[in-house]
Amino acid sequence: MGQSIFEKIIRAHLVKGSCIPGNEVAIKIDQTLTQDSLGAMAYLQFEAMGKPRVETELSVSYTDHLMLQLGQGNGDVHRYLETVADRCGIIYSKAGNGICHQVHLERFSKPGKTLIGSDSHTVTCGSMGMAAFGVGGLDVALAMGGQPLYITYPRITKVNLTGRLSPWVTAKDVALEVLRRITTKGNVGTIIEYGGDALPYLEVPQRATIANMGAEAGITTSIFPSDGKTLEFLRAQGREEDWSELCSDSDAVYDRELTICLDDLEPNVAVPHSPDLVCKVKEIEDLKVNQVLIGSCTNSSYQDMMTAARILRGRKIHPEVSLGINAGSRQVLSMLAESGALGWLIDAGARVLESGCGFCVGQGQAPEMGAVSVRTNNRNYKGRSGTQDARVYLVSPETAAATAIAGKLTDPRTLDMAYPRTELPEQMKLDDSMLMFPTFSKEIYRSPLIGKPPVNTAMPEEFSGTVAIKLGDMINTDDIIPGGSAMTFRANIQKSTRFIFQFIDGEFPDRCEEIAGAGGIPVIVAGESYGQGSSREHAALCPMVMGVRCVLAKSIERIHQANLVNFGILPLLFTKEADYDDIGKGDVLTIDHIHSVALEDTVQVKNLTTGAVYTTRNGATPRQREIILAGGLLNSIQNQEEV
Ligand code: MIC
Ligand code: SF4
Repeated sequence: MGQSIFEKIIRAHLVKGSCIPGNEVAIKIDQTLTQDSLGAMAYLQFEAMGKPRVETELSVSYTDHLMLQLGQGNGDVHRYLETVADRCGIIYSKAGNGICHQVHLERFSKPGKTLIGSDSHTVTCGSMGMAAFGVGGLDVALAMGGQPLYITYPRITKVNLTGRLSPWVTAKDVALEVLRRITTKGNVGTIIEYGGDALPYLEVPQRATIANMGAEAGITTSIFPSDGKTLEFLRAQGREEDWSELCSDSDAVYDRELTICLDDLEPNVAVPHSPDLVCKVKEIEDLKVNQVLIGSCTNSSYQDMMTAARILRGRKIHPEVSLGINAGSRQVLSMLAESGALGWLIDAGARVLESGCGFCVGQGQAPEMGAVSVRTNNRNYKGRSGTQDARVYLVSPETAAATAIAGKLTDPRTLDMAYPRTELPEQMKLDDSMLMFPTFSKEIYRSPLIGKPPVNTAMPEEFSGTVAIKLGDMINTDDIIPGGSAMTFRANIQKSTRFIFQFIDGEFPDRCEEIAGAGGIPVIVAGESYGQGSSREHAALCPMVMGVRCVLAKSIERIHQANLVNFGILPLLFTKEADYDDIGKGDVLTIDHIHSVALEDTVQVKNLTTGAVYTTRNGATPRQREIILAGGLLNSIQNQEEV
């Protein structure tokens, strides 16, 4: 039987296991990336492992999330990252060089390689024929130390893209269409492999937009073939030698197939507060808009920014709109400047923001109370903009530019101009002077903000829990531990715990302390798709520090579940809707003989408050169950070394 692209890469990197959906496989990791908000913890964990140098082919540390530098906090983290990178053999991308996913795509992506990153949108490099995964920081630390990554071999959905995009309809509209069809839940354990006769017309930056938003769907990753378009992209980046062809066999078999005919697509928009609430722009046109923001790792390539600039050239934005533009990398920003396009944007009334994540994660540009903000990024979760009651709509750069001019949500096809599509330039501007290559000579910088990686203890013999919080469906990791100003403290867990469930239940930390103080174990109860979104391991680390040992949910998303395991928290899944309904905040739960039953596929949980007994499914794989009982991955590795 023929092989898919994904299977070819995994087979070439297989350390353990077999490529059967649902089986756990261990794979060798070629490249890693981190960003500054989660990177510091990953490097602290790497340091704690005692390895002097990274053992990967390539590891890059990016500075893109913590860019505001209000007070010394962000600067402290940058300096730690720069010096630890120098010491450990990691390339450091300085603040201002761009967003990790955009820069990695431009300068380091390589067909056929495996890549993991402590950021959920690491999947963007799937557009280059890489097997790219978002993971927790501890998984990155282990891969840098030469350990394989464990993943559940996924079911593969083939998405055939057919036809051609009409003028003004873009890759973002495709990404939103995929989300409309497969939604943000129920996709754990699947990947998408793209194919179809439209591929020769989709350039790598367009493919990157589509692969990027797979993170919102909760799929393990997306992958495109490495073909002539991939070669063109690498040639423009002066990296032709990094190209190799990679496509699926003609008789490859997929678990599911879907076809999206690009001819039928129209400009799409995701409405508040979930990226899968997608409708056509024309259905809600005329919505008055206060803010428009163009950028983020989804839509900030040269083509995206240049097309927006061409739309805005010679026009003015609506007087009641604030427009911000945020080029994805210094390469893009510098090319916009040299071509004059930056001037067109400034003349139109745009505010020029630094190349970084910025507005996408609430680092600046929080709009006014109740504002309507139209953005080109990938997540419109409630509160993520920095304003709790703002309403964020996700669109293409074309729709965003048209909207900025009109002051209301606008289908760009109504603009009185020919579509100014921007082709991939034959040669991009190459200047790697903001990448710092290791010299192995710097002293590692420390500050009070750079804490120590917390460690857990083994699971207690007696499990007596109390439900500390009961949550509904689709709680994302921004809900668990917010972005914005909370991100400054990611390298210091004690400080980070102050922000846990800040906007849902600010008393959660105190309640956990009370439960733990009385000798109990705080338990989190949740509905479907718990832990969507970001890969931030703090969504597991902070609860761990508060004493949480078990999350009981209807379903848990992949990266978050792996993070729970890494920090010794047992993920249990309800098997009956009625059990979720039965349980309440404050209920006392016990699990008898946890050290033996946690090794099983089903675990009985007794609710002493209601008298019910729940038969739950153990979400952890057999290998992971041992890790949980040991109190997390670091403990488990230590135990193995001691044996
Ligand atoms: C995000 O888009 O939510 C982030 C911020 O990039 C996160 C990482 C983080 O929490 O620092 C992600 O996507 O993993
Ligand atoms: Fe940065 Fe936003 Fe991309 Fe996350 S989604 S990496 S915050 S630009």
